[in-house]
Amino acid sequence: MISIDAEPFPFELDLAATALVVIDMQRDFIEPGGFGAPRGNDVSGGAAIVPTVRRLLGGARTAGLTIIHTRECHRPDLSDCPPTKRDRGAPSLRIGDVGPLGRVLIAGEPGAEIVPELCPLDGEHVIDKPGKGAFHATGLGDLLAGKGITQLIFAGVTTEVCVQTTMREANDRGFECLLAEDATESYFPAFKQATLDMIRAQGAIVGWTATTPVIAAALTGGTVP
Ligand code: TIU
Repeated sequence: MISIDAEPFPFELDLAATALVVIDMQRDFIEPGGFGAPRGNDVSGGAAIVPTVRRLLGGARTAGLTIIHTRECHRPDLSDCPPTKRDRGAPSLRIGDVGPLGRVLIAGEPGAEIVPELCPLDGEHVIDKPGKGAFHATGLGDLLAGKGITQLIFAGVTTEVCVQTTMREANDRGFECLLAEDATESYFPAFKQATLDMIRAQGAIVGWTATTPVIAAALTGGTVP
């Protein structure tokens, strides 16, 4: 076991039973013209964490962790997209509409792809998910069970939406969850801070938080990738 300096108390990491889950680092969420920007969001924060997520990925790859990338996206016929999700808020670009990055949040379109700097490598897993949580309507639970994974390290966007939803799903399924607090971002700084606070409150009611340098050093035996 490796003890990671985390909040609210150290996270005891079992490398063989741990996966890194990188949530939705897709062009649609972190580049102008995708899903995020037409909803009035400043998407620059997502782009700013790309080097940090890459550093965490590097540590996880060096340690030989199971690595999972998720993408929030829908089938081209929208059969897995509830109309309530598509229509809510009347954005200028709805899911499925054609924008500068192709059809918004549709599998196979440029905007649904993970940013090139974080491109999945051979042997890493990519989970396409129609919801905010990565366990809902996907094979993630079976994949993790098949590998004997019991601990999850999280990064990605956005902190209070898809990251937090997935952490809560995982926590309810018995996983121990550690969020890399500088490798996640929200469109709303106050929501990110509130999410970090609520995750680790009440004695890690949802999970732990720690910084990427600390996690990466623990994964690589002190060598910072
Ligand atoms: N990936 C993810 O968080 N999906 C969202 O819709 N996030 C927002 O903050 N809107």
